Amino acid sequence: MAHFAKVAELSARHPKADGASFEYGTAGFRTLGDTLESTVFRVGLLAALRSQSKQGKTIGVMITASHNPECDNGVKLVDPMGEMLQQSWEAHCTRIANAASADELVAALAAVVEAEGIDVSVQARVVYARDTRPSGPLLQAALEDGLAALGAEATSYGVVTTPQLHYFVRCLNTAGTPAAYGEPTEAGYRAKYTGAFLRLVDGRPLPAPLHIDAANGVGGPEVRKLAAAAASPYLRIELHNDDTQTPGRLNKDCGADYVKSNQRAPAGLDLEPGARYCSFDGDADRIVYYYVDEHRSFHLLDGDKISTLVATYLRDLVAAAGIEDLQVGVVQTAYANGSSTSYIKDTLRLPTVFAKTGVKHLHHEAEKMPIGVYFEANGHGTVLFNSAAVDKLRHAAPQSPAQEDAIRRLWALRDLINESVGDAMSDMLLVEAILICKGWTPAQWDAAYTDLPSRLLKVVVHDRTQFKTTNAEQTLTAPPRLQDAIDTLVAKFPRGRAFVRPSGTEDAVRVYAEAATRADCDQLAYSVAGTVFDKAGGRGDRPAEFI
Ligand code: 16G
Ligand code: MG
Repeated sequence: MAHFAKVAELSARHPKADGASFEYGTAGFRTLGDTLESTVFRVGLLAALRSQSKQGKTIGVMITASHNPECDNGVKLVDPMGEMLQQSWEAHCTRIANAASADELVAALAAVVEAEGIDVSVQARVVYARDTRPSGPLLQAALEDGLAALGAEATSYGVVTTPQLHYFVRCLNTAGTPAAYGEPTEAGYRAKYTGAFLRLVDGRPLPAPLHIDAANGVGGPEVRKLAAAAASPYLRIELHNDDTQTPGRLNKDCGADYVKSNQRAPAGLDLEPGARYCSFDGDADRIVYYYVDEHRSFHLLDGDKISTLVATYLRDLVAAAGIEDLQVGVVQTAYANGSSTSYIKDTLRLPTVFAKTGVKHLHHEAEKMPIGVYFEANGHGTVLFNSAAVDKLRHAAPQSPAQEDAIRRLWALRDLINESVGDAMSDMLLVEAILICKGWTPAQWDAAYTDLPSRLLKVVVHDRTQFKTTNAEQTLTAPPRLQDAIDTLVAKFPRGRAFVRPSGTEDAVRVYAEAATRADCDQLAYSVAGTVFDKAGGRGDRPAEFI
């Protein structure tokens, strides 16, 4: 095809290593940064085709490996409304990344054009950005070659957070429509979110400063600019782990993933009772909060705690606004602490559903709800208002000043939320606004329910693809009889729950367990992990027994 005339020539500059194989998984392509050049070049080609398949709508490409070690990198595509790439295209991505030669690559591209009925005369439009990783500039150059090979109109946003890029894509594609989302610039992003934040907190007592661990990633400089744009005593921040220059520091012993996985403070922060802390991950699409009590015990306020805080606030505002039939719902994954699920169902009395791990799955479930709050326990999430909900807000007829105020706040909340994707900075402003409005300390927020002790383990097996799950990943259907063995173990522990799923990002199987006490929980986790190891081809060391 003439359209692909330049592909072979430019592809030769970014050859694929023999035998290397790539898969577009939960978070796009992700692996060692110095093995990704051919893949990122090809993602440029894919982004151009994806844009053409959407009649020239702007597609985003983000080069990041999030919370992974600094030597890793990754790349993912962003669809026109700022959401994750439509799942049916993931197979195209994988096939194109794995084409062994230039000829195979061109044939694979032609096959996508054919399968999707793409009109290649459409002008492709792509915007892209990267995080602070050292391998980023070289990968960006490869991407630019891929975009040039198909004549895409390409715009770089430089180094920004992943959610900022999602926001820009949505703004660009909705400009001039009733769904216009905002200015597609960094300044526009900051103005939108800080403006909504200040509208919500205006007149309330001032909070203490917020301590932020920026994982030594792109969130550091960006949140500094956000606070400068707000220029308000309502957003006083103390920034920690904001070194994006020294090699090796990104995500090293810090960031949201470290804090959530280890249930402890990041390096570089000495926690003081009474203060409020949060951690971003390396590309600032996750956030967790934490604090220490007067005995200096550490308390984590994870995605479940954020989700319940936000859902409660929204539910109460909808009631205060006097709007009928505007249901707030919550989407969680199997990793949600059992206490949070009981709290949502029994105390808040809100509908809740489980989705599979990965933002795209939660996002799609939340879209089915009028107001859908979705968070993974790891701090990844946001809130979606569907069009019926927005209509209800628009047509609400307040009967009192209190109702009018509640409606005004609901609008401000909607503006404060990055609906395209979970966003550490927007989520941070959301939590801050709610805490300020309620006059709450982190301990008061935490008091809603007490987490069950939980434990996450990893088992390396010969073949993780033999693990198949159902029921939002809570039940194994293969290998045969393994689930029965797990059920027998779980039944021995009060409030016990455990599940096993293959990781979407690592060559391993994950085991999650929770139970009424720390000792029970650990015993359950290690016995399930041991059973998986024994019955399903464990490799290396058997998970150590709990001592
Ligand atoms: C990716 C997902 C994250 C999920 C994690 C699970 C996105 C943008 N990111 O990082 O949501 O929690 O994978 O990893 O969807 P795992 O499959 O290795 O447990
Ligand atoms: Mg991330």
